[in-house]
Amino acid sequence: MRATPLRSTLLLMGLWGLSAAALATAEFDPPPATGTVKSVYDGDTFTLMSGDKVRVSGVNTPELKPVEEYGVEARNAAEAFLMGKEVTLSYGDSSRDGYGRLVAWVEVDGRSLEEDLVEKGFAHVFLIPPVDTGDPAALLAAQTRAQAAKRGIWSTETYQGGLHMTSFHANAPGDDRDNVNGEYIRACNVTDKPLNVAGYRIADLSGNSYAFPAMTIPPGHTVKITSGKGEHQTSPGEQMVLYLGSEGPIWNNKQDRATIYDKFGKVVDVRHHEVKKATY
Ligand SMILES: [Ca+2]
Ligand SMILES: [Ca+2]
Repeated sequence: MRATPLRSTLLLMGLWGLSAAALATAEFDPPPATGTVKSVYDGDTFTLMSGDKVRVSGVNTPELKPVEEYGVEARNAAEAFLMGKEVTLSYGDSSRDGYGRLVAWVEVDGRSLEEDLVEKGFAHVFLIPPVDTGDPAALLAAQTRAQAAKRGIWSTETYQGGLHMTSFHANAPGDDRDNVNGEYIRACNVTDKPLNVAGYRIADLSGNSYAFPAMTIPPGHTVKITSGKGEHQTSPGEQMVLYLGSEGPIWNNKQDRATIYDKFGKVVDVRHHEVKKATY
């Protein structure tokens, strides 16, 4: 790449202009308290004029790739709420996620984006401690109203159970046989009450089934359902993790299906995994 004048200036500043202390300060700048929205990617992700990407705290909206029911409606609702507006951002214990995105509660003119999306049935409450802190009571109340009215996602088959699978990581990093716990499914308690999963189980496409331990998931919280062996993390102050205890990988990297059953054998949720092109 040819060095443009601006690029050269930045390089010179980097080499000589900025002291180590100044660089360190820049790196640990407090996250912005406000910003103007440049573009909206999906219901819970957008970009500021500054270039910062923001993942909205406390909620999860249906995906666009591949598109899930109400994914487009959620994106459109977020766009109507946010585009070109100045947003106020507030943060929990951690202001950035593993992708470097800001993780923030979002308001426009004193109105909460999260509550707007949940009230309309375009998002469910989705709390991953310790990143998401604060009192989720208002959000849970909005969710209960949306569920009672069967608005948006609550009108679809996949959101009828109390535990909803939000992502399926069938292909563990590296060779799955050496990284059984790299395979996991994240599931969220989408009710407004604590959910004890004792007696629940999860089955793959071939019908192999694995029991859940007794574990109480607070409303709106998620649990990582990990394939291998380990000590269950049952404290709600951190990401809850349950281990299915398998010696080898469970989920087929190309195509599989996870079905969660409750203690009465009733289907709680089904999630498909499929890659068109093999990536393993
Ligand atoms: Ca796998
Ligand atoms: Ca792999």
